[in-house]
Amino acid sequence: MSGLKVVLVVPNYSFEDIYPDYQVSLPLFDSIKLVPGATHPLGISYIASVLKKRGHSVEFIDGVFEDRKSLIDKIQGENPDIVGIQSVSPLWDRVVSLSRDLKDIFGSDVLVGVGGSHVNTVGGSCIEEHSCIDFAAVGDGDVIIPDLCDFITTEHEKNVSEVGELDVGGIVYRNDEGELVYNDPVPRFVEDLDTLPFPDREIIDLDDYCPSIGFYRDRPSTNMVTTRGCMMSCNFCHSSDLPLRKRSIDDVIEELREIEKMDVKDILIYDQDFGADVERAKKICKKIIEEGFDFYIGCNLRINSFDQELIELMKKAGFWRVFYGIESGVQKNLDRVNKGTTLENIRRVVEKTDEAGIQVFGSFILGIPGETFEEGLKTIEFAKNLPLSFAKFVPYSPWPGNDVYENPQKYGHLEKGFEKMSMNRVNFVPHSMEKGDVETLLRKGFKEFYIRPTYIWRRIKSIRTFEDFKQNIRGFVSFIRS
Ligand code: B12
Ligand code: SF4
Repeated sequence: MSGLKVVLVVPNYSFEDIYPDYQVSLPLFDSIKLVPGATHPLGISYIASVLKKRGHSVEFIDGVFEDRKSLIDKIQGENPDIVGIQSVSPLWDRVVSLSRDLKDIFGSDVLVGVGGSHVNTVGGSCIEEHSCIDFAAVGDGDVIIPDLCDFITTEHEKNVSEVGELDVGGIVYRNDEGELVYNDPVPRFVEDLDTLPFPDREIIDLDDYCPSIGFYRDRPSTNMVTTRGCMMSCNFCHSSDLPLRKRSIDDVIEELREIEKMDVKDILIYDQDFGADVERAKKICKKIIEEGFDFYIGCNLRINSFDQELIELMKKAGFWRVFYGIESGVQKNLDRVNKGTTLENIRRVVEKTDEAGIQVFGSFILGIPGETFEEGLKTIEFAKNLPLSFAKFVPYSPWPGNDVYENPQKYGHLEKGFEKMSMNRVNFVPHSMEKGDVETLLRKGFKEFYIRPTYIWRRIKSIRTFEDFKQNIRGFVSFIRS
């Protein structure tokens, strides 16, 4: 028996909804994104790959290139059995309204489900008030959605409208009485990542995507993961306290061989911490060197995972940029977010990384509970005094379940609402600051960091590729507009 037809979608959105105007695009050249830019959705590529392997067919539509009408027309044109919508918190209202539109069109002929970061952060209860959403997949969609499709194919002969119980682990759905049913285990994760096929990069055109400034060196660029999860407990982070799972080195190298065949020039490794297991990371680098791959590679590394031998091997293996979540230039505030780092160690690690010839991207949070305006200024000074190639300053943004979100009155003023949780727009002001202070600090941070003769010279010296040159122009124009 042939399988189901699944359409996976990112809801329609534009960077204007998420980022400040001057960072977005040139009015007459909307396709030129100034600071932000999209990379292709890896989670969806994984789900597509497993579904195809199990005999189901898949289409993917990325809402970053669509408006609501064209998105719905395309979904309708695919005649799906299931529509799976990816959700991030700031776009949750959009996910709900898209589901409502789809239910109005398809009724019970199509199952509409959600998955992704928002569902994983908030839990399956997020669909409770939204009868237009048939199910939530909580955890790794690449194990849950294929099992759901197999279940419907074998138990219900593909008849989606007759499915009552969705008896599949990781699925939360509404029964006939309207109550939510949580199928064990919730959340459900893939334990052995090597059991997964490589993400399906055929559902996307790599040429359509161009990452944000500082996240790529050349194009075409793709992204991959060698691990999933993060056992750390930084208390501002949506991705904390998730079981760490590692792919075998052979599996990682095999995927790199496949990527090489696609003429990809640049890879972004989206592991939360490429050095989560330092010895394993070294082995991956040695293997990359041995294989002679010629990629520009960027990754995230935790400050505490720094290792001199690792950084030297990374340089040899083609790593050009490391992203460190530095967060603050004030020890008290580092402790407040449970970062487990010290200012001395941060300075040492950033300097050693720069000395090894790898560019450093530092990320800083402003508006941490208890932080004063003066402390925010100290963080900006700290950033300026480190040998960083890129820096970004983001507002502290608490999320559901976190004590600051649940009891904001203890910490400051919080504007609730998922659409406010974009990490680029301010929705929380600590008691220790005045209204408007966080915005002032964010602007100041970007301006003072990037508009400095020493910094501009650093950027000019680092230009190697035509894409480098274009990124610098993008960045420069965004400043003129700000
Ligand atoms: C790459 C990335 C992007 C890319 C691509 C996004 C995309 N469409 O996939 C770009 C640059 C476009 C992007 C943009 C944004 N992002 Co982003 N992004 C990431 C990042 C760094 C990696 C995601 C990834 O590839 N992981 C690896 C894959 C294998 O895991 P996964 O994506 O979680 O997918 C698994 C499950 O989540 C689930 N799943 C995923 N999609 C779907 C879809 C369905 C239908 C189902 C059933 C299941 C499912 O199954 C997958 C396989 O197991 C994460 C941080 C992180 N490390 O997770 C942030 C992250 C997802 N982004 C986030 C945010 C907020 C945004 C933006 C709003 C910008 C911003 N920072 O304000 C926009 C929104 C754009 C959008 N519509 O998604 C937040 C989401 C927080 C939350 N609670 O929702 C994260 C977690 C960062 C963070 N720590 O805050 N992002
Ligand atoms: S180390 Fe990074 S991914 Fe892990 S909890 Fe901290 S900020 Fe989040």
